[in-house]
Amino acid sequence: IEAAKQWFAERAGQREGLESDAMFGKYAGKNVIMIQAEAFQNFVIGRSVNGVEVTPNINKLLEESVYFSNFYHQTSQGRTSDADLAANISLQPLPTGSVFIRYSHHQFDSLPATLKDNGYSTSVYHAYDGGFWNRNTMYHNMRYDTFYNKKDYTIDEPLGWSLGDDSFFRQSIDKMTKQKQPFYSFLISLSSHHPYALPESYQKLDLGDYKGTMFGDYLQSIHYVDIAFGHMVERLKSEGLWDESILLFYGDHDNSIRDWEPFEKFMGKPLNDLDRLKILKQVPLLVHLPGGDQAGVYDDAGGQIDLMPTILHLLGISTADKYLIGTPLVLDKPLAGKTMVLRNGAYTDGKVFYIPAEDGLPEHSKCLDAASGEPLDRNLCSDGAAAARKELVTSDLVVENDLIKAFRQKE
Ligand code: GP9
Repeated sequence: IEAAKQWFAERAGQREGLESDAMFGKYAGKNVIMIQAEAFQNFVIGRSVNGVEVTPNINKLLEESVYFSNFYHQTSQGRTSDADLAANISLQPLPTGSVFIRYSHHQFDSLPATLKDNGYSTSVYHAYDGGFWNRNTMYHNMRYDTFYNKKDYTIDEPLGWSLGDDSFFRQSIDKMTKQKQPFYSFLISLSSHHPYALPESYQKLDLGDYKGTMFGDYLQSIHYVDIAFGHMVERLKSEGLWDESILLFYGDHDNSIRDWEPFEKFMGKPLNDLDRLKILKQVPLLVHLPGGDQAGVYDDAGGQIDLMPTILHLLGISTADKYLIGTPLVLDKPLAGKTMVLRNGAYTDGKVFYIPAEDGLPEHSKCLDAASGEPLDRNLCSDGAAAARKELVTSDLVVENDLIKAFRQKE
């Protein structure tokens, strides 16, 4: 317990050290609107099919946003709920099952609770059954003021599992505009859920050879979400919320398509192991700051675990007393030695990419150049691999044994 506490204290110390960074508190008091987009992977960003951009609205918004192009989802079996955990609680998911289901009764330091303690009203929006992934219970524990779920929406655009994202965003903003400011609004989209098939009238891309394939259906559904997102941005502007809010958009996890042939065709090149891993694990992170501040493409490595610390850093709310793994990403000067750890023990610091062996044998693990994918001397990754394991083991200890509660009792 003491070792775990010490490990988290070191992370907290790193974040506290960054409080002198120029971005700390630069957007104090602004609203925060965060969108977690279903199965939204990074490889579609900036790409076209038959001359038409797959994500035209996001591409356009990226010109005035902070875009993290080397950003990863860190999910495991808990899929969407793991992404939510990483983003809003800044802990690693478990190797098996979902923390939302298995440990919803444990104590966590969450983004909504922290913001609530700092005068924010907090809401989470998701147009599906409130009990899915045990959200009703978990969101109560995370101290959201309101969880708007399927029963709070008019299903006026039935699509896929539930309500189409276009209507979902529109109805969510209807609710948001009535919210006391400053607010935190967390929206979980759904239309781009596996298996991605949209009605004919929704299919706007000319897919060519991809037509009739799941990969093609995936591109269509991402294109639809992009259009819905574009409408949402327009609406936020017309409601006067745009310049009063920090907007974040990121993908929750991969699309579960494992046939690499269409990916290779789409990317226009054969894909090596690292290319495939990046396609599978990278999701876009877009942060729009009021006035389009700091706009640009950033290739610093980061993951969903860094979202909560990033938001609190921008708002100037200290996380020195919180048990979080992540560190802020939107910084005046990036944090030296920053790593991103995946649930299987892989890690990257932007220079190397370590991939553990599936059979667990160290001699089958790979230490690769993060840019080229070329193999490097394994020793170059050994310290980082041990640190990654430590992060995962420590996170598991805390989650499974309710250690945050124990730490607090001893304070
Ligand atoms: C349903 C949605 C889907 O509420 O979160 O979750 P997923 O199947 O992607 O984990």
